[in-house]
Amino acid sequence: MEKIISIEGMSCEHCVKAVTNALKEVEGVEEVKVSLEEKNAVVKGNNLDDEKLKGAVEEAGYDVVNIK
Ligand SMILES: [Cu+2]
Repeated sequence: MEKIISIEGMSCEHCVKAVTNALKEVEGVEEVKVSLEEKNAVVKGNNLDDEKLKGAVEEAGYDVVNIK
């Protein structure tokens, strides 16, 4: 399955790296692609839980606008 997470607050490649690393720690996540331009993260994996994905991004210091 794939989730697209809209994220507010990323301003540079360091932010991209922080969000990528945070999402990689989430249960079931196999692949993470964060885009600074699109302000989102495309996550692939199994049994992905929206709340866990949101929590990981917020814990890294960024805001989740929505998850599709
Ligand atoms: Cu940054």
